[in-house]
Amino acid sequence: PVETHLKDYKRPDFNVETVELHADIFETETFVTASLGVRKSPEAADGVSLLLDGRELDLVSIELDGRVLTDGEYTLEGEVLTLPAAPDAFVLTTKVKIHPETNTSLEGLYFADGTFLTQCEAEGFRRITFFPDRPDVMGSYRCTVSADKGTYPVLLANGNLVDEGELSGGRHFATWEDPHKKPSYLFAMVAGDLACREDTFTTASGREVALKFYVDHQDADKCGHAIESLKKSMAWDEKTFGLEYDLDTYMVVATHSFNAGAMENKGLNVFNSKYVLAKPETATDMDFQGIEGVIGHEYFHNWTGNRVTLCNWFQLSLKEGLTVFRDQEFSSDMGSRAVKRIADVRGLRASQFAEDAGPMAHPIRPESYIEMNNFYTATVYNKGAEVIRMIHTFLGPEGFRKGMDLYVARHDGSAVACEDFIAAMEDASGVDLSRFRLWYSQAGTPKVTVTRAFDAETSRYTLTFSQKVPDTPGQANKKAMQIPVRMGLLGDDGAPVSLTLEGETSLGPLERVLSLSSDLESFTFTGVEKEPVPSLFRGFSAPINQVTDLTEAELIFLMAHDTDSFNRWDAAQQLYANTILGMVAELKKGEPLALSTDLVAAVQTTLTHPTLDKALIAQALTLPSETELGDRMAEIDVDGIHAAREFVADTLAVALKESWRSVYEACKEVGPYRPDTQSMAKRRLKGLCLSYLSRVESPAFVMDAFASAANMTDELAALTVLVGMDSPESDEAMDRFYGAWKGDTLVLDKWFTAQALSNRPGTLERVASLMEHPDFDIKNPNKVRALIGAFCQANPWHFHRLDGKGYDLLADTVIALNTINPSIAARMASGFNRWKRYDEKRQGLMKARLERIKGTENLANGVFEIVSKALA
Ligand code: BAL
Ligand code: ZN
Repeated sequence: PVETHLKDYKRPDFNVETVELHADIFETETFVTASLGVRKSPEAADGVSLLLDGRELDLVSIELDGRVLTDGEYTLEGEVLTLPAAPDAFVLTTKVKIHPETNTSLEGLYFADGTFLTQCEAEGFRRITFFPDRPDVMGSYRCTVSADKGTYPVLLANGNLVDEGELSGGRHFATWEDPHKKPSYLFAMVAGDLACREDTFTTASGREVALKFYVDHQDADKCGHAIESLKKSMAWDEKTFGLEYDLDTYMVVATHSFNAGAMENKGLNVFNSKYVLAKPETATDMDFQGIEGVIGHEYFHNWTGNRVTLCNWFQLSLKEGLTVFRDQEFSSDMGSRAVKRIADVRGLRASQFAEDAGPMAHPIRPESYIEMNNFYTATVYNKGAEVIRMIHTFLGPEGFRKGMDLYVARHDGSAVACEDFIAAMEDASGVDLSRFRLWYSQAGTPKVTVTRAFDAETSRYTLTFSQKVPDTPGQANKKAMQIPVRMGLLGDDGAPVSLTLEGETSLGPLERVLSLSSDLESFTFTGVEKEPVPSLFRGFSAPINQVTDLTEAELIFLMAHDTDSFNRWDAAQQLYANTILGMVAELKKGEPLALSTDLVAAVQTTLTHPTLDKALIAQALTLPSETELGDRMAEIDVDGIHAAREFVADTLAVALKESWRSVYEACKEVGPYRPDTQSMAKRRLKGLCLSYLSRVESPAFVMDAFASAANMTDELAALTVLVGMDSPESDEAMDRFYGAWKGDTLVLDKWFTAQALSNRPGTLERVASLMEHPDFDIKNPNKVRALIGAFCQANPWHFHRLDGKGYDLLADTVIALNTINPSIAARMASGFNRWKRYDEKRQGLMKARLERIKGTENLANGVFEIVSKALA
């Protein structure tokens, strides 16, 4: 496999200014004719060849300016079609035959669930036609799709419909023209029999935009929330960034067969149905929130990604980090900012921190790749968003907005690099980001150790920060990063202390942002009468691992008094983690376990707090997952973590039984389901109470909650708890749930996941047998993620069974998917990435499976990249 390097990047020698495509779709083959208006760059050397990418294309004919090319005038080797010494300007016309009907990779043009549709990012367009398939080649597209009219009445492509009509043999066609230049990865077309739900949005400048959602006929009643979310997104981007939509129509197509969450193709988004379809009976609150966020994300790409695009794939975070930041801000404005922040940080720590500490660690702007699909990662997306958030913190909201305005004004219609974004931010705000740029080139999660010193005599309080960016594959001896520390100090009554830095003459503010930029730095505050408790990295102001020596009493104090909601939650997490990991060590020594009464009292105080947001209470009382706890250990003790965490949960359940019960009752709702912030918060806390109560109540109690649930949030909360109870009620609930929802593929994904996450004995055997279930389909990525992904990633106690059967299940799945869907195979293979963090026995078992995968014949490049890096 070939590795592509950022340092080798060169602007293209040829641009394709116009693309005229004809896709004639038939049941057993599709013909694509492409006429490319090619122009040589003025900077290109004389006699340079034009290279076009093509994968699994059957070349039928090739012409240059209407003249058929003969064998010597072009070469076709592997996946590259070469035109040696191409002229300065010409039209190249190729006709190819492709087979979407057997394309299970779900890239390029594919056929799934009765619909033909496309996925071109990152390199799918080359599966449709020969093309210089790179994001810095930008042109205007006109696309005609034809198919049988009865079977595929809906024919779509990017832009505006400019012609349509009948053809012989019961066929029809539609021609679409996109007035905006775009790279090939944003191309899309669709042919199917779909229902269309319509609405309109009037832009700030008074233009009416038609909103059209295309879904399976049976799902037509589940589009309302997605449509409302789109309208909110459009209004939000106008208000927050002054960015308006630029076409007359915005189309969304939902499919059940999709490798990722959704795709921002210009004017024609294609969505995983999971992020479109919702009604209270079938979708949980989390689904409703996920839809709002992903609809926003794809919409926001219209400016950050589409109008301003990337010059090469190494810059992916330029659009993804920025757009994730934008969707996070949007969701925060629509709901609870603190709850959203906690959820995002929980996700970042669970996936990105683990990635940064493993064999695939890479900077947010990677330096090389074998398979670009492997770099759609938590690092590029979520750490990328944190990097944007830190720029926002340093510049402030106004400076950031000026930077965004300048970025868009300078680069609209072009393909640029991360550096262009940083330069626009600097130029607009006057803030120097030179050291900050290291966040783009250095991988690894910085560890920041904080020590404190109080001098009562001089009323001085000093915080000393030392930072270390760990070595990662290919990167050692890193430089100190520029790190923002949003912070405050709390007095013993919980009141904030003024933050006056040494040398300052006026009284300082109650909160400030310190900027770290070297290995070791101290900040001294004056006028501090009593020793305060520090509250650092408020709102998770930087994606770092903080090491402090805060005591249990101080963490409990912060949990109760910090003015920053995020840090209240984080103090609780730190407290639980310290407690559980302490117990893991005690278990190893054979010592009996006991939970601190102060911790139990702190949980009680939070649980019964009269005014705190119920969603924040629920977050604060959710223990860190076994995976998160494992990440904090040098050698992950699977069994010890499970036993200690269960002990803490059981003890809290017993000790606070009455409180769980009374809060549970108080959270019961009357009236119809509403997906508003407050109702969601109540349901969330109710679900958490139920999970604690299941440890002290009978299965019948939980069964009653399941049977009386009036919406999917409550129903799934009860089912998830029941499935872990070793009782007949558990099986009965699973059967009832299946019977009720067997026609709804998205709801069945929840049924698969609930069983995959169960703590019950025999879960692995259950997962293996569910892989044979008629509703499971290994070709469907949602099913693979729902069952096998959930089991391998979120059920460590069963997955890491000492007989190695969990590892076999994953390795067998990767090998089966290698030929069916290499992208998903590679994703699944990364389930072994942390193998060196386990005990010797498990390491040996995982290594053997990795080697078995690596030895598979015709291993896809993406899978090779993951397993070879893991084994290195
Ligand atoms: N561009 C791939 C899907 C997304 O991030 O929106
Ligand atoms: Zn995106």
